[in-house]
Amino acid sequence: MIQYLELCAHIIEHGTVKEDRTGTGTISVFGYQMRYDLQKGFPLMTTKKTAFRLIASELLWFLKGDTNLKTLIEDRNPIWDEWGFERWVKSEEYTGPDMTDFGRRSQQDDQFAAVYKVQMELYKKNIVEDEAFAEKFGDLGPIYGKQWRSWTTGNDSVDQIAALIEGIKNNPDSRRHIVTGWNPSEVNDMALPPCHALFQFYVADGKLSCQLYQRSADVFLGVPFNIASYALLIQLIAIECGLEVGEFVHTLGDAHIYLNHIEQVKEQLSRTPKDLPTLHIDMNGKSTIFDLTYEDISVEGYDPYPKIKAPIAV
Ligand code: THF
Repeated sequence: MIQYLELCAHIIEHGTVKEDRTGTGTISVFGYQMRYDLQKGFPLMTTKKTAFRLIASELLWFLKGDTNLKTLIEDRNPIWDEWGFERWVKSEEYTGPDMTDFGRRSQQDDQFAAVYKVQMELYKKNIVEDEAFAEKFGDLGPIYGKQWRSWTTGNDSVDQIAALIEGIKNNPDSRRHIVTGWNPSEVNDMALPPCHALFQFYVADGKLSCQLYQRSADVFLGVPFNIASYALLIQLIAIECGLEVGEFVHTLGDAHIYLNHIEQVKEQLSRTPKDLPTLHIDMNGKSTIFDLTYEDISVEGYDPYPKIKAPIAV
């Protein structure tokens, strides 16, 4: 994963400090590309422990067309919690303590952090236990799952993933194997507009490759997840199409390190990458990848350095 460490070093050396939507502040560059040869191992960060289980659970959630937090909470996957919670506390039905700017305040104020934690636990409990509540306040809007599996225009609905698989199978040389999550007419209804906005698949020599255009890249927390997620997606689509895996080409727009992640990044840069793990998918008699659960997917030979904690910007 030297490519990733090079990206971090590049941003620290050449980046510009600027403000961002979350008020945290970042150092960033615009436009950057990395390539990962999936024949050389599965690109899961070895310089910090990265929770692959969460990555697999999130990707399967997208692939099933699901946009409700309930599924992730049931998988014990917390990575989208803040975005559901934000919708809930901004709604008219929320009557608890003031949660304005909870992301930033919970990092700066221990007393507030404790109150926030209670409200977040209550929110998650309600999502799991109350179906009507989950339907209303667990939904994150027309994010990835909706756009990938049922992009709608008028009465027309397009399943981009089904079309992608059919296209790769029937016309591998096509230059139109594209899936886009960026739907301009629905962006404003999303809890978070897609960061991984558009991807294209490519077939050559029996190998399947994919290039992603990521408009916004949270380099310390998000990018390790994004790389492993797309490497897994390529493997899943390859299984469905009877192909080998090729390369993941990762193209970044605004590639930023949050200013409160700099020390963590420097810690990671001091570590020497280890051998990559391998990906193991157990179809368990299932006939399509759409029936898999995260328990069917694992990495073998993963021996990372310890986890490095960092606050997420909301
Ligand atoms: N918002 C921001 N600011 N950054 C992102 O990377 C991001 N995402 C998704 C949606 N909004 C985002 C969510 N993806 C973690 C990782 C990925 C996320 C969200 C959170 C995270 O906190 N990871 C920690 C802890 C994980 C754990 O519990 O073990 C880590 O150390 O990796 C980008 O698509």
